[in-house]
Amino acid sequence: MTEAIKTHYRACHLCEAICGVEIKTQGDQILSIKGDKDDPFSRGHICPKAVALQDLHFDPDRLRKPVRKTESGEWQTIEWSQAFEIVADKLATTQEQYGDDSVAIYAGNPNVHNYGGLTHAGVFRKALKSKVTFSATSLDQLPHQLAAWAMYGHQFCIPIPDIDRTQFMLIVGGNPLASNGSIMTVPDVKNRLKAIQQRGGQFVVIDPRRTETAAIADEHLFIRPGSDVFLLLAIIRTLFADNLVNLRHLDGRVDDINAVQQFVAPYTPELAQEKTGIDAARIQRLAHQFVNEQGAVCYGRMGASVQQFGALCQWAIQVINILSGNLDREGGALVSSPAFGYVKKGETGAGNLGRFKSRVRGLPEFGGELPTAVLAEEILTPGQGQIKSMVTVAGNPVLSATNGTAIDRAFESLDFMVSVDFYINETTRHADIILPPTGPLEHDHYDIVFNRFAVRNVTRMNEAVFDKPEGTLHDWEIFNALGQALAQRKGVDVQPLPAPDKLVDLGIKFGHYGENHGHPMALTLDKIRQHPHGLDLGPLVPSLLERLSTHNDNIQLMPEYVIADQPRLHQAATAQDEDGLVLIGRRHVRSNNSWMHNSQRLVKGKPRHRLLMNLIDMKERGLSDDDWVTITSRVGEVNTQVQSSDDMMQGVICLPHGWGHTREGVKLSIASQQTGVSINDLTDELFIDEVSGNAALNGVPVSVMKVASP
Ligand SMILES: Nc1nc2c(c(=O)[nH]1)N[C@H]1C(S)=C(S)[C@@H](COP(=O)(O)OP(=O)(O)OC[C@H]3O[C@@H](n4cnc5c(=O)[nH]c(N)nc54)[C@H](O)[C@@H]3O)O[C@H]1N2
Ligand SMILES: Nc1nc2c(c(=O)[nH]1)N[C@H]1C(S)=C(S)[C@@H](COP(=O)(O)OP(=O)(O)OC[C@H]3O[C@@H](n4cnc5c(=O)[nH]c(N)nc54)[C@H](O)[C@@H]3O)O[C@H]1N2
Ligand code: SF4
Ligand SMILES: [Mo]
Repeated sequence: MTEAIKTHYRACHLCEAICGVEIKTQGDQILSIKGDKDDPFSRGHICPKAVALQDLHFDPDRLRKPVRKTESGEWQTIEWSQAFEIVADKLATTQEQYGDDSVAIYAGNPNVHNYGGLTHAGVFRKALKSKVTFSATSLDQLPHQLAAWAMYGHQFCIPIPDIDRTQFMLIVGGNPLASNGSIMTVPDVKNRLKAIQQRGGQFVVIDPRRTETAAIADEHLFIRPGSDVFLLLAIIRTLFADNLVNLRHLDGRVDDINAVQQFVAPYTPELAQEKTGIDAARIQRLAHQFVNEQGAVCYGRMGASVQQFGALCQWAIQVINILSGNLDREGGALVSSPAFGYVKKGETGAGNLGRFKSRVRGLPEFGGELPTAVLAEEILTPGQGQIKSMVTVAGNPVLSATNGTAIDRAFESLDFMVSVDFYINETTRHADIILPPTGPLEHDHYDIVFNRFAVRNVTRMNEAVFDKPEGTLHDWEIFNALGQALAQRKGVDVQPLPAPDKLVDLGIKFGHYGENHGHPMALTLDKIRQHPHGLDLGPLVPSLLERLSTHNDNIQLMPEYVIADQPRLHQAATAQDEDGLVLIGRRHVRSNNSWMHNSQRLVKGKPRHRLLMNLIDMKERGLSDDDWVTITSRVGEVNTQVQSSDDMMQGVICLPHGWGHTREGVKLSIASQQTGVSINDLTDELFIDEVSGNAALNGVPVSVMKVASP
């Protein structure tokens, strides 16, 4: 008897766009994966990665059972109970010997794409009781959270571009056509950007590379990497100088406007021209473009975040939106009203900066996490408080973090390492034990993160497509069990938590639209379940003023960390800029950070990991297409092939991140045949945004030399 064909609707969880997909299955086979045309938010849009969900599901390299590394370095399958017992014992032994903080956690990006990891990691963390934790946040959006915390009172009170209604959008260092949007959940972004143009508006892209997004923009302006702060300050200065400041309904609710006016005074459009390469008159005109009756918005992403002045850039972007009257209004930037995780006044988990500092370099924590830029030195530097054992969860810092080579070496030196991950990759190959969770289609998922950052208020529950195979565990079950095992070993009391959907249901019932909140919708998770294509809760609405959680409930325009960064800024303003090459990153729609190169369908075709370089820079070095080059930075060197590109600004070269799978011990049969090198063997743990500790992954000084082909 043939089994019935089933149709499943859910969101693709691979990136922040959360596109609706329609998956047809028959028994344990996948017949098709398509965009869900009835999803009101994504309208049928998907990218090639969604189709590759099946490759993840069927990947023979994906672990289903815990494995332990034997003395001879082979991997041996073991039972869950045995795995938990060993891990609990090893971690407890380390802590008994060296203290609670001698065990550190690194949590990677997919944690925010899989709700069970987020809801339940706390059970394990409570049993572990180490304050030394790291995550991909400090390789990414930390400056956004810092600005939201300092200016509005909560790290997740992040205003989102109202892309569907705006008439002018300035995109600084973001490439949504490749990334599908970030800190702006925006499926079908290409059509949404084109719609701005169709309704008579414009969008402008500031980027050292003429990206896919820049190519369809009304205007693209090249910028020297790392110089954005001068552009943004000059825009603010022009808003004051040309009397363009108009607070609208924020009037009376914004503190320290004069202090900001003084702060920006030295940062003229002429200085910005010198630093950025963008014409001063054009910069002044940009300021005027923010004055728009129908709304305008400045949006900055990775390019403006993972660079030396990331914190100042993300602050300045908020200031531009505020002073031009575009914060908290339709067509500008608005805080979302999600069904789960609505940030209201006095919300817990607001954030904090510098409550403690890293042991070796004294960099500040933010929100309880230390910057990942200090991870290697905290392992490699002996002394009281040295990290001796490591827990990695859904992360691949060997490829993803600054100076991955140092992290690679550091992991090798640990007493013990456990990884919660389903691949044996560049990072987890160092583990003693790997605890693999179920695959993406084997567990349910409610997006507790990206609904919060969406350009519309939306909600949906994603049911599992397949039952989980016998003998496998979800991430949340692993954390419950590991937390219990560790607590038992340490003789402390830590209770497991019910399944994540139960927790989310509670959050929704007590949330903004919830039945316990008295909202007319009386939303519950079960009601959301009745909308398999997703439930639209309407456009973003002005609501920031009642949600501010600062000390006096006013917007704080001049946070302390900005003032503290003034000397460094002044130094950069007066310094003579070097004219060597600088390195930036790039994303491609067929790639997802470091972990989806094991899908043949995604890696096939022309190599996408080569070095891109402007023809003039190539000629100066006697280089032609396909030549092999050595790229050298302060911390390392890599050899790769070069490809000319007139999309690159002169003096700027570009490599994607997440490659470098040829290392020994990596068990990714397709990925390890790809020759791309890791850009993070070149990025420098000392090249950071000092005030936030965020990594400066872009703008890294490098040199390039021709070498013979290997
Ligand atoms: N030079 C440079 N470096 C960068 C960037 C850049 O632009 N340039 N980008 C940075 C950014 S923005 C980020 S977010 C980081 C990402 O950095 P990381 O989060 O450290 O790395 P990923 O490549 O996302 O690795 C994800 C890991 O999670 C595993 N995994 C996937 N799904 C699950 C799951 O459901 N459960 C569990 N337990 N594991 C899972 C995968 O097998 C993989 O090992 O990289 C950063 N690094
Ligand atoms: N296909 C795909 N999608 C992804 C990911 C992926 O790996 N692949 N990763 C996901 C993750 S974790 C994230 S955080 C998001 C990131 O989302 P985005 O930020 O939109 O993605 P990036 O491609 O990193 O865009 C950064 C842009 O900044 C530019 N840039 C570099 N340096 C500078 C600078 O100094 N100034 C300016 N103005 N621009 C600069 C780069 O050329 C690049 O075009 O993407 C997510 N989506
Ligand atoms: S853009 Fe692609 S990877 Fe991102 S959610 Fe949509 S289908 Fe998935
Ligand atoms: Mo990210």
